[in-house]
Amino acid sequence: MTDIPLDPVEDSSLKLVTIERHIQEQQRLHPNATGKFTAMLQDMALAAKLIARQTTRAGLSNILGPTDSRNVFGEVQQKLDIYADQTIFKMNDHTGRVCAMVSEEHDKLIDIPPHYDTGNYVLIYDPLDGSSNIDVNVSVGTIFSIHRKFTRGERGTIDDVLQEGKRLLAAGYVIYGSSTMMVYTTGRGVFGFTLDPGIGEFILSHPNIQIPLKPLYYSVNQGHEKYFTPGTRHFIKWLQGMEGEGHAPLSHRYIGSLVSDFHRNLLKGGIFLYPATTDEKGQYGKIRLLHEAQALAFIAEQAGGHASDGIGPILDIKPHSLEQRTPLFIGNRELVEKAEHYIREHDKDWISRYKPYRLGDI
Ligand code: P6P
Repeated sequence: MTDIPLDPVEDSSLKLVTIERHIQEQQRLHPNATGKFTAMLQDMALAAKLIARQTTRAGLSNILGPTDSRNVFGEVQQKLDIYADQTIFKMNDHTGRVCAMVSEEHDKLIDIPPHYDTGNYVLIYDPLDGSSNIDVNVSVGTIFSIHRKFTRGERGTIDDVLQEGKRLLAAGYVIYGSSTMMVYTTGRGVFGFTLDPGIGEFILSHPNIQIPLKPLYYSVNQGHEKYFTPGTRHFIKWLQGMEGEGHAPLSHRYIGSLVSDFHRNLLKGGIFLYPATTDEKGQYGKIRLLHEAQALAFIAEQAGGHASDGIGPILDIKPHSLEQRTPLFIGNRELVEKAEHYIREHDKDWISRYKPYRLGDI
């Protein structure tokens, strides 16, 4: 019987913890917190509510469908992509809390308008991941992470953005699905909040999420099998119970929406993999290191899981460019480490050619 989150709004005996209240409580755990960081997380929650209002009625307003423009990755921008991108930008550009923003929808660092004050935080976000699924009513998501500025001067620089994931202050995602949930961590556990549209509040529904020890699912696009490396092929056979020591085969679930696949595996146990492939285009994977992988890796590690590019921890990679991609294996630590084992064993050629910057490399 799966645990059905209790409903604090219906059952008054439960403490009604809104995300704002929870963030305030988390702030008290950081003695030198100034409240600006707290307010920034609350701003993200408000942005999520505004985006949720559009994603759940996309079919009813003329906000569906593609535009005639493409993002930095050459992907057709959906109207909702642009709405979500602008909503997050406008929620943060004037607050005096942010020194720079980076969005998957823009190819350069987004400066704070000169007439606004700047602050100590860098906001990195994918405003609407998986947006190509919107027209077919599949869950999509927002992914965000926050770094502290370390360079001198008022304005954020590219160096403030290109920090390793292990230096992140916070990370989170919003999943716009059968219900809207916001999940976040500030390095002291992972907490999930479900939006109650009746009161317009995110209510704590998943306190202290830990990835279940017994994994149920693996998520990969099997359609790319022709281009998988030998190591990835062996790993997938192992997941299917057809290689190595006998263990129960995992079920295959793949939605093609990273936040949805990650969220299911976080709550039920499993692994999402978007590996490098042998074709020219895919040798560094598809998932964006800054806008997607770092945030989800921080959350996975905080929930007792792990995230790797197949060689080492995602959180150890020193990014060298905004549009950097990475192979991604994320979920139960035992599964991720098994993937690394097979890649070490069978993909020595790929490893010799794949050179992300890792802590201590340079
Ligand atoms: P494929 C969406 O564009 C995305 O970045 C992720 O949300 C998703 O996991 C992946 O691409 C799906 O890619 O190649 O399987 O269609």
